[in-house]
Amino acid sequence: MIPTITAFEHSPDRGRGLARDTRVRWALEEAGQRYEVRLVSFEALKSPAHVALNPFGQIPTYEEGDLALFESGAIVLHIAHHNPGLLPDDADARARAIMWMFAAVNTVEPPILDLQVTRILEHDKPWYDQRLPLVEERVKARLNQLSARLGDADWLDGAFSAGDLMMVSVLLRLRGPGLLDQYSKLSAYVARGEARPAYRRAFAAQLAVFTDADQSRRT
Ligand code: GTB
Repeated sequence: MIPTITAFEHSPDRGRGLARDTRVRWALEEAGQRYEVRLVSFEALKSPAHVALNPFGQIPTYEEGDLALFESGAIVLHIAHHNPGLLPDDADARARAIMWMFAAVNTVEPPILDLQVTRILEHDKPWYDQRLPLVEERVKARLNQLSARLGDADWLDGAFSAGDLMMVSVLLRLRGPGLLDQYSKLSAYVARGEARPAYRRAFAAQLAVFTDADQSRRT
């Protein structure tokens, strides 16, 4: 059965791949699994029909027959469990790959999200100049730790896994001039993720939503 995922009809990042449907698309592409996409407007996200799928009124969601999932990490794990290529066969290595998935969303992503929220939503607050360096330091602490663990390896634990897929997706939120550039090992790690054909297909698919919408606005 071909699963259906949801994505923004008009992503605020204008197709830069930062919304969390990209990591789900990437996992599906790694798995060689065809999928369909239902584009959702911001208003429709809060509709009863969408809230029945995701109580928090967000994308991405994943539907496959009677199964409906939300949370990008849970969706990627489901895809990884049911397709070859994203989790190692060895039980211990598999557990460690899942550990890295949790580390990505639970330990590395929160300070990065906090930094983005600070920069975007709090820049006009009187305490912004004092808060920003504190938040940046928290991100740097995590990047230092992650960089030290990665060392000169290509991936976090042996072969590429869903753990790397989630970690690269999280680090991509720092893309652009700034913090990530200061970490050569992590920059190279992210670049390796982005160079994967499956990532490129996922990125192109989400960009096409933006460019198609942009073209239809012009015509
Ligand atoms: N923990 C959930 C998951 O991992 O699935 C979080 C899902 C989530 O945050 N979804 C966001 C959403 O639906 C889109 S991805 N927001 C609408 C709402 O809450 O009403 C977050 C996101 C959005 C936009 C950008 N951007 O433009 O750069 C980046 C990331």
